[in-house]
Amino acid sequence: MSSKPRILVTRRWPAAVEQVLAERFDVTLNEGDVPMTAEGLADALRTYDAVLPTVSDRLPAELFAGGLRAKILGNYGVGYNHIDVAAARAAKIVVTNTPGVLTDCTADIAMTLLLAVARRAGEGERQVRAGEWTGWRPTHMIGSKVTGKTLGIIGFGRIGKVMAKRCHFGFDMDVVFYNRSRIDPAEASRYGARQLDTVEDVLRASDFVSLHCPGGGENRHLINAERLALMKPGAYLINTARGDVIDEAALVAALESGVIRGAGLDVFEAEPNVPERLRRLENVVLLPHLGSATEETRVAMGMKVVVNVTAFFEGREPPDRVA
Ligand code: 8YV
Repeated sequence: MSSKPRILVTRRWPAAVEQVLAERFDVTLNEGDVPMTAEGLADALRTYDAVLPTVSDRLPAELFAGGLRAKILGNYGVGYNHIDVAAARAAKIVVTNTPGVLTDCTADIAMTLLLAVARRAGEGERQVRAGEWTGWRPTHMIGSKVTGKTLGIIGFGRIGKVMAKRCHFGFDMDVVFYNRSRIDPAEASRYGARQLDTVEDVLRASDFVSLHCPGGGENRHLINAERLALMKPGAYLINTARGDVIDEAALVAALESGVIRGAGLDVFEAEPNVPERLRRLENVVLLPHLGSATEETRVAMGMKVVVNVTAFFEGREPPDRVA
């Protein structure tokens, strides 16, 4: 019998990280990469010392009731609103995440969406692929200029800050933001940004609004019908945070009726289900949650989980403990 901690990895991870895990722990990998069921996860918490979940695993309070063997959840990702952290804490289970290593790539995807929706890149690509492009003309597929416009950021954490930096220093944009706590104006100006008092102030001022706050809790439906109505009619909404930050039904209605001009979305309320009404719209760019999907970042995320779980089982404080 192995004396190494028993660890379950819920999805396929980059091979380099799976190899390190296999060297250090008694590890069970998900070779088929099939998403786990609620019963499978409940069973895992009863039979493994550590479970390493991703955003595709739901871990609600009822899973943490009684008789558990698991002592740590090493989440593969910075966002952890798929885990009921209060219930995990009550069950004396440590939770860790992977901050820092996905900042650049997530901001890059926000930038991709912003540029793609403003310049109608998705629509244009679909037209060319369908063989429907009839040739250049002055009035063809006219979009909205990005350079020099105003960007509004909701949530000025790591990712919000580098998004501000890209837009201000790369695209000469005026950048305003809303953040729950006060940011030192000198710090904000390093990213070419300035803080406004309310979400509403940011929505009214911006040509592009990009969401970078955590999902769940009080941020659920932060962007609802009333707030969408405050945005400029020509404005665009970008979401690389979590699907539930936007009331998706209200967004579809706003896009259909021209309350706002377009949206770029990497995350959705009920992933991987994307409402058909949203998929039918031409003025949206839709990505399958690709924010951190680069080789460098996905390996770095895995290595962060390794560091956290190793620290925990060696009796040290995991560096990225959130509960
Ligand atoms: C991850 C993310 O790929 O880290 C996050 O919060 O949203 C993504 O970039 C995903 O969460 C992995 O669990």
